[in-house]
Amino acid sequence: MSEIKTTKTGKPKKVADATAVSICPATQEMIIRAQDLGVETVFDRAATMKPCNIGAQGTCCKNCAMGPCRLPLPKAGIEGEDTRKGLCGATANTIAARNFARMVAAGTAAHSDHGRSVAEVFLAVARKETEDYKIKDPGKLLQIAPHFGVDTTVEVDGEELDRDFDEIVLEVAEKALAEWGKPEGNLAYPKRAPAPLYERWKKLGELPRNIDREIVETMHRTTMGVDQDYKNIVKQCTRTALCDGWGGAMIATDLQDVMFGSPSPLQSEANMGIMKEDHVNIIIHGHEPVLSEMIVAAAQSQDMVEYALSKGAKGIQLGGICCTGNELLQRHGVPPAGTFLQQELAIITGACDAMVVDVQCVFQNLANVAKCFHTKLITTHPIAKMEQDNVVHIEFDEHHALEDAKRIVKMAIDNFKNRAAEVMIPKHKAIQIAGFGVESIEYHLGGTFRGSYYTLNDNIINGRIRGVAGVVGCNNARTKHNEGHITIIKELIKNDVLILTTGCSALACGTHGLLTPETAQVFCGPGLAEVCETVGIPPVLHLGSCVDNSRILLAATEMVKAGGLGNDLRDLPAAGSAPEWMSEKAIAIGQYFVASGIYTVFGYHMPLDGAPEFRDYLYNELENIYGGMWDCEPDPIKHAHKMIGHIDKKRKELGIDKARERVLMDMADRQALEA
Ligand code: BF8
Repeated sequence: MSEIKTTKTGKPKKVADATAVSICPATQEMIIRAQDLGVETVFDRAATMKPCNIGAQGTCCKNCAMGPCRLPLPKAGIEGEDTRKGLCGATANTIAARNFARMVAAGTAAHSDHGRSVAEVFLAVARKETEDYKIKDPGKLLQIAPHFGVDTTVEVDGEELDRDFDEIVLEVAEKALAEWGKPEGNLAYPKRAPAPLYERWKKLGELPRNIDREIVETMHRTTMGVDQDYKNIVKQCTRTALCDGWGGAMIATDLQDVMFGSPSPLQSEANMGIMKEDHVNIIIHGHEPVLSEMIVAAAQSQDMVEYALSKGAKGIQLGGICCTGNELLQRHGVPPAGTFLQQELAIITGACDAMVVDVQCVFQNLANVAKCFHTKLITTHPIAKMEQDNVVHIEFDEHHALEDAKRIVKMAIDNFKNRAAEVMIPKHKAIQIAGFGVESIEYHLGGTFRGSYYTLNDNIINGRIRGVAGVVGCNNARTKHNEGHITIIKELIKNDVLILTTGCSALACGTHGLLTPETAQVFCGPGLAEVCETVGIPPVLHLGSCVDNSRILLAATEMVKAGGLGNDLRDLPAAGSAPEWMSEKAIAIGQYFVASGIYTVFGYHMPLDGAPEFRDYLYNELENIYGGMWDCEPDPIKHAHKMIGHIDKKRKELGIDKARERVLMDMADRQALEA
């Protein structure tokens, strides 16, 4: 069973200090258990392996076989002209910009390929080729149809009548799928942005043509000997990233809502304590809800529940990891078992009877950990297989989706009796309210008859709410698990900033109890607390998975539409943050936030330090172009205050800074808050 090796000198290999690498007690317990059992996890590997210091600076070029050419920044910095060059003459700026652009392309590809899979299933539904998926939210379908140029009414004899619904579904499906490869025109969804923002992209020549084309062009332009102007490369980064946030990711969110239902707030729980010793535990991990929706249906079916009982279990407990966790949580209340960094640990409980994975953020080491326990590790996607022989591949096909899902659930039930190691499920779990969306925020803030973002705007204008922040993104084993997310968010809500959260940041908030209305009274400044109490919402709103960052863009667009806060996203007192980013997807998200006018701060260092001129372009000059720019601040309190500083700057520009001064906390308020 031993995975933790000794060093060449025979000394035990260094392992992680559990309390130093995570603020989550369940995580700490499972790291210690893994070490006791001799099972290595990401935390132990991070304790022994340092990142490559030149790659971390962004200036290693491996785009041709004359390299890799490595251009680290000298310790003393650059005096005078920067003469560093690769063999072809590529400068540090060009190399760092190309590497950055390739991350944007990869991140956009990941979100958009997910979107394409969803669009393909949707087309199968439209063509009535599958019985297993239905349209659960026809209203949303009618709402998005016009954005694809699909009419919802038809004129007959001068009279406007509702168009046949099936016809609309088919046309939306075909038009949506065409967004990946249409030969002419521009992507449809960027038109949903406020008009000045859309016009800016148009004027800059950055409107995307189609999703695949922009990703391909970025890969072309960053090969050896093509684009050698870092500013021109950044323009293409924007065009590509817009294919993510205002393209593939937004289409994924919309079509998932149409097929699986738009989320509305519901109560659930979070963290590994949701697993149950006497139940069959199935952990679903990855990103595409197309399969996991069917696993939920299979696990709730009478025949599967009876089968589990017949095998001595008291039932079937589902739990999510990563963004699949968020998808299942927001639509079904399935509790997440953890974030990205807890995926190995769910198996280490000894109670995980099956872990089902699809695509993205899945550790290859899961197979090594599963080997040490009875866990069946099941891959389901043709593009994401594992080489290890203990992994089962059950390929999932939307044409017989429920059948595939039942096969998987049955395999987990059959495995229940095989638990070998002592089961040790951490007791820790928290209550959470999750599943907010653009529509439900409107409803909660405005009610059925006067649903509008104006109530939110009004409270921003009168100063009770200082501004809005999107806090999103990953965990990173190079930073203390969840500490960045939680510290930054607590500091923001203490200063009356309302939070919209997605991805692993949202999972961290659930784990640490920030997704309940009661949080407002404990951690918020008086203005935000008052609004949350009046309306009955948490100060931190769970908006779903990483593709659902598109919900943040649309919520911000609704704020602009509601009036009083300028006429462009760049005018809003708003900021973005990814405290513990690690994925290329986060870079794509950051670039579309910035290009949409949002000041965006990352908490773990960006691979830019080897090219200070390019870094300064991203961190400063982009604001003159887009109104948003990148920044990086690892200290969580300073990170939060940079965001607050930007929000205050926008309040001043809007002329609403005086309102906030009037609701400033007095000493008694502050003492109460500190207490
Ligand atoms: O897409 S937040 S670690 S799980 S990449 Fe991955 Fe990052 Fe988590 Fe979801 Ni998003």
